[in-house]
Formats: sequence, C-alpha cells, structure tokens
Amino acid sequence: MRIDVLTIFPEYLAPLELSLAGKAREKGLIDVRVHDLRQWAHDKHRTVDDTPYGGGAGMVMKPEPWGEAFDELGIEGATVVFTTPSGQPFTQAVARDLASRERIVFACGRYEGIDQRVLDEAATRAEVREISLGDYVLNGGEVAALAITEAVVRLVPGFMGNAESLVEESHEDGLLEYPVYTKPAAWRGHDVPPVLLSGDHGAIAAWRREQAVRRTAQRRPDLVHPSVPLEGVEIRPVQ
Ligand code: 6GU
Repeated sequence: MRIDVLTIFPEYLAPLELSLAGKAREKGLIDVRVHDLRQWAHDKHRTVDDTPYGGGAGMVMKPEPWGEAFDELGIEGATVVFTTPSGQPFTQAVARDLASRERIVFACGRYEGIDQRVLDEAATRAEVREISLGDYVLNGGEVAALAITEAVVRLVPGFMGNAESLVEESHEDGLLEYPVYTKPAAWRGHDVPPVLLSGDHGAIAAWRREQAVRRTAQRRPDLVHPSVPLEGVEIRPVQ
C-alpha cells in the first residue's frame, strides 16, 4: 500500500517512521511519503489560505496548491481522504474498508477548511472520502491522518504476526474488550477472577463474553445491537 500525506506541517507526521507504521515500512508492506503543501505555493510567502467568499471568520485553504499537488502526485486510481470534523466518523469498519486500497492520499485540512472545489475536482479523478476522527474539534487533520494510518496499516495482510489478536480485540466483533489480567493472582488486595484460574475453557469464554457485553452496554449502549442478548445486564451510567 502506498500512502501520501499532504500537509502544511510535515513534522507532525514524523511518528509514522516509528513503531507500528515504521515496522510495516521496513517490511516493505507500506510506502509512506509526506509532502509539504507549501511546495506547491509559488508566491513569496508560500500562501496556502485566503479569506472566505461571503464573509465570516477564519481563513479557507486556496484551491491552487491542492490542485497542483494532486496533479504532480497523480491521484488517479487512489482514494483521497480529506480529514475534516464534518466528515464520516472513523470506525473500525472504515479502517477495514481503507485497508483494501492500493493507494491512499491524505489531504490534511487546516483553518476553516479547504475550498469545496478541491474536493469536487478530486472526485472527478479519484475516490474521495471525508473522514472525521470524532465529535470534537482539532486544529487540523494531521492527527487524524496519523490515527487513520495506524488503524489501517495494522490491518494490511502480512502486518500483524498473530491474526487471532486482530479478531479478538475491541470493536472487531462489535463489542468492547473484556478485562484482562496477568500474574500475580493476588495483588494489593485485588484478586484475579477465579474463573480465569479454573482451566475451564468453556467457562472462561462465557465469562469473557458476558464481561464484554456488560462493558459495552454500560459504556457504549449505542454499540449494542438489539440482536445481542443482554444476559440480564442492567444498563446504568458509567461512573
Ligand atoms: Cl479529521 N480534523 C479536524 N480539524 N478536527 C477534527 C477532525 C479532523 N476529527 C475530529 N475533529
């Protein structure tokens, strides 16, 4: 998978060299290239923004640098992801979908957003997605591009050594993960739930499932599909 990131803060994407994404890079599974949008701004101050038509607060990102960047990088056949708080909420399902793409181009917005014609023109040449990290406001889309990249790259076939850990984790089965424990069995007056020491694999699986459903119902009732048996779980607010 090739990933291009267009941003006016390329240093923000430095963590892509580290840890998870860095390993995928070393293995040759992904090819990440970060580009400074200002290289396609040609005036003395390398201006990338201007005042909004129709008035209003803040600045809007000008279309020309984006258009030239897309021309030079070539977006045909790619999925162009615009990170914006007005986009589709990012979920594990969206990550799984994006993990199937050959090429993703992240366009990180700043200020009050990008001139709409940039998105409209890109959509005539490529698949365009507008994605939000969640219902809160960041100063720009860089952190979102970083988070989306990390979530997507670990789903690229060949990346994770242990395919089971992908299936078992939070959100892959629509539930939050059950609580986990390791040694020692007793610590500061808190004991590991005895069922986990029982060696009864059926009982352990049933306990974990019940814990996952209970947690999900308490913390994320929005995730509990009506078809999921609640197994007597009482829904009350999380402290
Ligand atoms: Cl993708 N961008 C910005 N600026 N703010 C956000 C966001 C993205 N997702 C949530 N808040």
